Amino acid sequence: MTAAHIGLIGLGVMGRNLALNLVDRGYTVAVYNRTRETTDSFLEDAADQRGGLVACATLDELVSHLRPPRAVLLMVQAGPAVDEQIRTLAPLLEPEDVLMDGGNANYRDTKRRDLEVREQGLRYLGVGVSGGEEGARYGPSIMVGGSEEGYRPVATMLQAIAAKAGNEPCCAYLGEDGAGHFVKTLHNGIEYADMQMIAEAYHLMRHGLALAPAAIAPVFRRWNQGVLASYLIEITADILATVDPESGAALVDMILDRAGEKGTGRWAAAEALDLGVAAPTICEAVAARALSALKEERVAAAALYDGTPGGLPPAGEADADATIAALEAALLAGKVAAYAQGFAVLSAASQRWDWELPLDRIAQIWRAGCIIRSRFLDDIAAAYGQEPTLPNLLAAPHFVDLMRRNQQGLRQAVGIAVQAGLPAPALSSALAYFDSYRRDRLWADLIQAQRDYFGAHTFERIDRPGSFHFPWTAEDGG
Ligand code: NBP
Repeated sequence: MTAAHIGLIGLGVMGRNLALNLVDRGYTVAVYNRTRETTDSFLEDAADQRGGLVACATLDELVSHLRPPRAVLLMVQAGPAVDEQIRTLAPLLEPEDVLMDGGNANYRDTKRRDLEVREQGLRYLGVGVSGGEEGARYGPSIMVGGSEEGYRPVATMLQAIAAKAGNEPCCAYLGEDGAGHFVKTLHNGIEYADMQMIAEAYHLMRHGLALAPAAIAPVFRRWNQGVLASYLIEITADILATVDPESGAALVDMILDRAGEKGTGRWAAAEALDLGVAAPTICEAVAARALSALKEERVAAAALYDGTPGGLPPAGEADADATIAALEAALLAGKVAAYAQGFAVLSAASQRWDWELPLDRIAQIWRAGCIIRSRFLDDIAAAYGQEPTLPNLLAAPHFVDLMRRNQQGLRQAVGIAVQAGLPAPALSSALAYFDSYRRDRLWADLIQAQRDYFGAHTFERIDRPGSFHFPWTAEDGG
């Protein structure tokens, strides 16, 4: 019987590509899929990699090809399918075998499953995998949480298939139970914010400056040579340069302006709210997709508000260049604010769950393989490397300098958007976050007074410690 290094269950988009990636790295993979025809067609397509694959018709057969401690990776749809697979598979495994869930699980489910699986003597890993189909095939970013003993026997294999930033594998053990899936969720939340801010900058150029997509593509190409260099800026330039073969128009102009979502951005926003951590740009990016989905309502409302600004007056070339320069600075400053929020959420979750998340390592393993990969992450890794207990990225000397130099561009871009009546919710919220974070006195004095007025919630004073209630009304004795 052929011995396999790992068992992989679920040959959908991600599973099949991860299996081929493993075979490319010299591993033999026992594969199983609920629908047998999918396994057959996968083997037919696998061609060169076929020798490294062992097709299994049942889970018993899959387990029989593995040697203790067995390693099994689930790549099935997130949710009940994972519980179902665990229920069937766990009795077939032995103590110290390692069961991994590589799907986009909610970390709360992973915490629960970790406990259940551990009670059966097995070791559980919640593995966040980022990079989509291409990443799975040639090197994703891999965020591992769960049993540290369970990680040891599979570490070399996961590092081998991970993307490499330089020579360093973008794969790390991040903490107990749900840590890996939580970090993946926040990765996606940051991704939402990053994409939304890029889309807003594009929208201002397209509908404010009335530039054609083909004229905006070179702007993104140029930005991709500088500090904004990233996968998302790079693909945006490609998208804007693409012509629709059917109509001959820019393809982006032919695409319906209604964005979908699968839930991980929403989870990130909900976790931030649950932890009481401000992550407004992530929340705005989620809300922006929800608003975009209201296409019919928006079309009707456009008629209701006919005459409200919806663009800029025609700009001279110099003005257009100045706006584009402001937008570059705005994207950079906005990005700092959005990542500051995402890392603040990670830091708070780490404390709540005692994960001791290595924030510098997280930035490092996002440098390649995943959707938000960029040079910028080197600076975040350096900031947390130098000061692991940094209260916020906005307090790191490198980012203080960066924000000092770019905040004016963010103000200009948001100001232009407001005047033009063009929505820029993520950029606006990034600016509001920055301004709130850097103000030594906020409006919360009045909020405290209001709470005390209507609910006797008391307030603190600036001149002495303690809690105070003021009799604001006659009924209250005032
Ligand atoms: P696909 O939709 O391509 O494949 C889903 C797989 O789950 C198929 O193998 C399917 O088997 C299996 N499955 C389902 Br559905 N219900 C099952 C059940 N009750 N029992 C056993 N198997 C079941 O998904 P995918 O895109 O490969 O995603 C897999 C996981 O990876 C998901 O959690 C996803 O969120 C995550 N992820 C996806 C991406 C991406 O870019 N696609 C990126 C990162 C993470 P069948 O053939 O019998 O229906």
